[in-house]
Amino acid sequence: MKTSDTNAICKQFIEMVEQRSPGQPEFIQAVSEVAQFLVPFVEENPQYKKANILERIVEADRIIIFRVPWIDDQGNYRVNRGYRVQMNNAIGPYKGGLRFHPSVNLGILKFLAFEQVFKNSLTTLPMGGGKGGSNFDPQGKSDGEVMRFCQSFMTELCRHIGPDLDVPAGDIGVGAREIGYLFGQYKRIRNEFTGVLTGKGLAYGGSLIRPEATGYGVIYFTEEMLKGINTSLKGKTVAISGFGNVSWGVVLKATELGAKVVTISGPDGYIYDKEGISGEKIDYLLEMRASGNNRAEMYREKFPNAEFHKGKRPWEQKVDIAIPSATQNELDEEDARKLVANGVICVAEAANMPSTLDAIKVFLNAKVLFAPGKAANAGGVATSGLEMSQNAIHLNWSREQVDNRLKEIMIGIHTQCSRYGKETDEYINYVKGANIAGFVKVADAMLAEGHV
Ligand code: 2IT
Repeated sequence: MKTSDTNAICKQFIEMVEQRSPGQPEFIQAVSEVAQFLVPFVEENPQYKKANILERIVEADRIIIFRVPWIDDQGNYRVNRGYRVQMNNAIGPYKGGLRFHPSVNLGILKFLAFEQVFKNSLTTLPMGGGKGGSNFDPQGKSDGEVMRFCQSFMTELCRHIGPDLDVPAGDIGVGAREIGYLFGQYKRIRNEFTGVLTGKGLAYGGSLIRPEATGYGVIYFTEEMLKGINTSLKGKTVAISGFGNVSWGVVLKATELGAKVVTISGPDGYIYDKEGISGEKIDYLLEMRASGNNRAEMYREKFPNAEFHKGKRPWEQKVDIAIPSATQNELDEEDARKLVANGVICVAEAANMPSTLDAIKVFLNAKVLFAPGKAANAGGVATSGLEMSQNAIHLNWSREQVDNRLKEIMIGIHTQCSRYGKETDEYINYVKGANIAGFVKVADAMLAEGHV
């Protein structure tokens, strides 16, 4: 089929999705990224076309929206909105994080749940895709307020989840503390101790390596990409954004493998540390996060040799590798152009959809190694899958066992992406590879399970 024909089909498809999901630009963006590769693929594979898999896969199985009432420390009656998007369970129970952030709305959670379907499929573990959360902002809230909010949230959510049904975890704004409170309330109401959440503390069913897993996985994947062009992380300079859990894991492993990480960022601007972020500076990221102040500038206050660039993004620095690790759409076309002009060789998305569609185009056209989040950051949910396995057999694996499996999974994802993404000039289009490889397993399961 001619490219112009598939372009027209793709356009029509996106228009249909837009009509059904008005006011959800992030969801449309995520669908568009996938559709540009899947529409031609489905045209070439009529079994998927006949079963209308594309139209079915963009429609969530179920969306739960609920009121979350809680009382703040001053005794005020407060209300937030809670969500769980159960996107697709063709290959396993719904699996995906919970995000607590004021920007949370249905469109954002649908984009995240949609991405999760493909990502979870790539891990090779039996996990469907889901995502949830609330517009609740944990910033500036006391421990007691966070606990009461989590309890109220779970009082409703507990009817809709279960270890073989839907297994949430953390995401932005939901870390070990929140997972603990959510788990406690689930256990109390349902009167059962099961692996219904992942990212749990080690004392009550959590897995070793889960806190580091997303960042470690990104670096294992990056190392594989670099191996393909006969180089490695050793001696490379790296720019990352954010300073949360994912960024922390990225810095730890990148530094261990001999790279020099020179930036982190927050909503207030970014830090450039020419000496590199290593040793006690990495530990300080944990303190910054625990302080509840969402300010990158704290780093400069502690380490005065570093520069703070107020209101700017780290992508203006000259680096070999860029790893956006904060949030969606934090790297736009102009940022991508700057990185390319400065000679970047590799960009790996540690956050979900941090690059805009136009930014991705710039990277692919420049033949930069570019790993989309659904491939590069899948180590987090993969290790959640390993936590589920350990819970199911009532055993705990060692650090080394979990880390080795994580590494194998990331190498496996790289192999799958290469299989479907290699172009005639040997350049690997990881976006194409990840989307097709992730799709095939889910689509085959949907074919086998009938029109349900
Ligand atoms: O975006 C993600 O993959 C996550 N937030 C982790 C989800 C999980 O279930 O561990």
